[in-house]
Amino acid sequence: MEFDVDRIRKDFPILATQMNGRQLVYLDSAATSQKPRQVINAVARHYRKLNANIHRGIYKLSEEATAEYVASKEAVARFIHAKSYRSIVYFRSTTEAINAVARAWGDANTGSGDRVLITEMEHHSNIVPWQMLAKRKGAHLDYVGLRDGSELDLEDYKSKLLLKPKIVAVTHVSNVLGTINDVKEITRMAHEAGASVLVDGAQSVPHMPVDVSGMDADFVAFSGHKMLGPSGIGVLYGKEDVLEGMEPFHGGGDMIRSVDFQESTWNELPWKFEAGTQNMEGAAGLAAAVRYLKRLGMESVREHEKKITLYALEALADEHVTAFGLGRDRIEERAGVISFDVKGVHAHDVAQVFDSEGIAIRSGHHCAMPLVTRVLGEPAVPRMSFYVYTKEQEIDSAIAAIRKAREVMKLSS
Ligand code: C6P
Repeated sequence: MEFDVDRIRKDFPILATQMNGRQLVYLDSAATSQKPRQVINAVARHYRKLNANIHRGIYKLSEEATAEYVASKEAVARFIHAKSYRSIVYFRSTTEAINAVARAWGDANTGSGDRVLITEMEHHSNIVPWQMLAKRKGAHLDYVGLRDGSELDLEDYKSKLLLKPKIVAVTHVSNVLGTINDVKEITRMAHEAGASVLVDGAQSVPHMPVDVSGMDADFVAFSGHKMLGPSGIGVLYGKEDVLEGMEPFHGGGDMIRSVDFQESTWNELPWKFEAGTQNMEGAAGLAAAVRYLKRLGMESVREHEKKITLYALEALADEHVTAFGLGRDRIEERAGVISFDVKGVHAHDVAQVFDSEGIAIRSGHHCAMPLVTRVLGEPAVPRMSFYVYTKEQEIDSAIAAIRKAREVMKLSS
């Protein structure tokens, strides 16, 4: 099936709107994706037809709401090739999912003097929870360095594994560089060294086929809002035996089997990790998002983004604009995220000119301050990011905006 971007765009109402009097050009999908009407309708349908608390009512509507919620988990499990929905825990976001692992798994499995290994290309969500764990437990936090500010240094990784970390936490795709890490190999090496593995899939699961069973990581975290779904729902995939062996992260209603005045026992998977009333409409929307992406085919989504990314990298090179990350010859290892530097123009000025042209991009440290400020040596960088609805003409508009930014700066200096 041909990847028909114009037809896809018709499903996204917001893309027909304007920003600053211009047709919106949305190049900030790494921050959050736009939503197709199929997802918007699924959320509305939940409220119109299926709104009741799950697992609680002995009445038909509650049973139907529960069935919809479980079906959502089954759809997510199939989407990422998990063996069962028992491995799929819903949290608010990638951030909350990683915090849950750092707390519930980390507290039980790390002690004073133990090591936790992460990398210099992590998002704050995959740094701060481990720093907090290290503080609580008196553990050491080690970082795998980068080669040429673009990719993980696997020799450094090997040497850090000799320190016998308890867990390796690594991003699948960098939200700044777009580098795709070989998480299957990283996981294999970690397991060989006796470490557990958490993969941050926030920027991979929405954009490429991801097979968590083949990858073999113990945990994979990702967010609904970056994959066409609603915000406020995120996924923690965990191997069943690993989740079985963990204590819950939150305590409250529904996550228990029984409660007495002093003691409680836990519900079965995955409910043991879901305390209190859940984001039921979010689950309905996420299922619709997964259906939408499956219909497009994740191979095709990846191919489309590769094409757009290559087009953008070539256009930037023609303009003598520096793009961070791996070069065009390494496109197989690059996702649809480009941070760049327009020499002589501050990142925020670039973003402001883009904004005046109706083009939404992000500028800053992208919640990856150690990478941007320490590794790239920049206070801030502008970033374009792409998705299923991104067109080549939108890249052309971005290039025109870069020319305008240079012009404006020349005039004001
Ligand atoms: N990155 C960006 O503009 P949440 O906010 O929990 O849904 O996702 C956090 C997160 C974790 N890991 C990676 C690799 C990410 O890119 C993000 C979110 C957005 O780059 C917002 S800061």
